[in-house]
Amino acid sequence: MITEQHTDPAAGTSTDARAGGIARLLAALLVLTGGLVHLQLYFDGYRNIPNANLGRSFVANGVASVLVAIALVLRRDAVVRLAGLGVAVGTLGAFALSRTDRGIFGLAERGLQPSPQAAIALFTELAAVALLAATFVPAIGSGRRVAAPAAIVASATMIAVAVVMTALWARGTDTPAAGAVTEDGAPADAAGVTIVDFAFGPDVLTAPVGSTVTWSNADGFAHAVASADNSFVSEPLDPGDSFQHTFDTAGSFAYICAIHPSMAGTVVVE
Ligand SMILES: [Cu+2]
Repeated sequence: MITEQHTDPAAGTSTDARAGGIARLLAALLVLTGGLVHLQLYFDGYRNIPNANLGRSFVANGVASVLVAIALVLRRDAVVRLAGLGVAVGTLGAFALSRTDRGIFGLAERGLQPSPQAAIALFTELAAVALLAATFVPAIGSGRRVAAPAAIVASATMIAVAVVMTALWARGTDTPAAGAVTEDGAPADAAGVTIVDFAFGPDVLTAPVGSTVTWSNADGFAHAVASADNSFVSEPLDPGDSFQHTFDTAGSFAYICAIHPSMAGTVVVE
């Protein structure tokens, strides 16, 4: 399948083949890392983001990245390198969109949040694009074909790493988060909203006029409280941070998370 011992004129000189092969192997590792970051974020909490398309897109990125990384190790075909470029460029495009005000799939992150995952993904995808683009430069070339035993070991290793890490992440997030959460819609004793698993709890909080409501971020990711009418807007709340607002007038106040706009809640002031 991939072992061809005879001379291939398209492979160029052995030096060219080596440079192209190293570029392809590094690109494979970078794409794999970027995909693992997306899988980790998914299992570590992004699967709870109310817009299900966000979670699906992270899983799709992880799976596509693992497959493309394996293909890059095994094959030097232009179509495989273009697929690698496609995954990396697509990831960078989604990254850029997620940093706009509108966001993507209910996610509007800021800068290099979450840290360090955003920085890792940004670096790996940018470097992968550069390396894969370089393999199209004739002087560098597409690299040598990989011998079957090395290819089998490399792909088995990548699959094993992805499966083991996914299993660890999936197991590690089963513990329920701390924080008393009131039944939805029931009056809370203390005027408090706990943010956990990408949700405001309770999502509808009833409080008397004049009460101060505290939002506590008990999640592993930053969130921000932003009311629909702009009457209260928090700074981004890192894990452990809280935000307070005093409600002096009766009414129903809808709010969202400014970072994950599909997270929504309401304070009913009576
Ligand atoms: Cu949020």
